[in-house]
Amino acid sequence: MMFGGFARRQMRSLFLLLAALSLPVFQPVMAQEPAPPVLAPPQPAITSEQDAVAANVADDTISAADAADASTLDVAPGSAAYTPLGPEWIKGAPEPGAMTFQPQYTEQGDYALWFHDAILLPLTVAICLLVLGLLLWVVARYNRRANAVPSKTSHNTLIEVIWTAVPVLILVAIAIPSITLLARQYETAPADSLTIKATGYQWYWGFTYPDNGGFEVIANMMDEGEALAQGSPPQLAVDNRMVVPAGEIIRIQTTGADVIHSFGIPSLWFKLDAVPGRINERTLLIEEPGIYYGQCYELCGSRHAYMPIAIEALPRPQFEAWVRAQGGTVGAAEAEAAAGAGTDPAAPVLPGLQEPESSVEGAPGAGAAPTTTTAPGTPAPAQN
Ligand SMILES: [Cu+2]
Repeated sequence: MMFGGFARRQMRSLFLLLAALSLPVFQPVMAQEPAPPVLAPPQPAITSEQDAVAANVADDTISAADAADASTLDVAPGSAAYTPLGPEWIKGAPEPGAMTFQPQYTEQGDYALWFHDAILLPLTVAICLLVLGLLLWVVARYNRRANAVPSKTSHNTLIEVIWTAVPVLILVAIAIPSITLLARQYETAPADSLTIKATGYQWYWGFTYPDNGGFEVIANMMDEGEALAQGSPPQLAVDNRMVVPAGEIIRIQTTGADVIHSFGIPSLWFKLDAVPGRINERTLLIEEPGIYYGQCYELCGSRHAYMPIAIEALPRPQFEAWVRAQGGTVGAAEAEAAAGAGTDPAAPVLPGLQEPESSVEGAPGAGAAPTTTTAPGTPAPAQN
């Protein structure tokens, strides 16, 4: 009885101490949220038909039904009405001198950022301060001068119970949100969600759209001068962005064509290894239109640092206009027409065989040697 009451009082003071230590940490961290976007998209003046398409992107009030209508009314099949988003739409990008994570644009990213800011960081700081305080206390109170005759105590049940139970509670507090985040990241995509396959090549990315006719977009890093001229971040800007629809669940598959690469976008809380001979899969839901930059996150060879990723998220109608501009198809009817159906209605409609650029000998992107134009400051090795 006496021991129990004593233990409870001691535990309560320990928790009060922990809470007091973590309070000052909590406040500034929580005050940071929500993080502002890097650039607020402006409302552009509509001056031409192309601008009208771009301006439409800014309208985030567009409903799914409106978007579906617009896709059939405004954007004719084969239309080249797609206009790439300008630098004012850059949302997910690193900033010079910035600390902590980039602003997040997915639900999972928001959750993960909360987990870091509200749980992990305060716990870490509280534990560090507690250990530091205990060390200082021992140094001051139990040195030879202050405590000439040391105690011969070898066991203290109360303290042993505390230093076993408290770490267990801390681990449980971390494990619950951690496992929740892990499970959320690997939820299976709905059967009808759009699939996009990202293939890592030495040293560029290919994005295949199997649901849209199977075309592949090859993305190489943009030349530094060109990137600066158009207001894009050098070493992150690419010649062809990976265009995806915003506001809907998409299925991202990754694979490697040669060695292991890793497809990662910090502002979307997304990273997935691209392993040769294997398809990895994760869902992605980008909340709003914009440009989000990422990189290869697996050391994959000499030009590993020069294979950035730029994702351009667009509302459905603009995404479909882009697909058609690439020669792709949207929906089963178009795929059927493109496959030349009609000869045998019973024959299954199969998308065209995907032939990545790297499978064609001598193709420009097929493991081509680095060039000075794509690697600023890097000497070009000899052709092989
Ligand atoms: Cu790589």
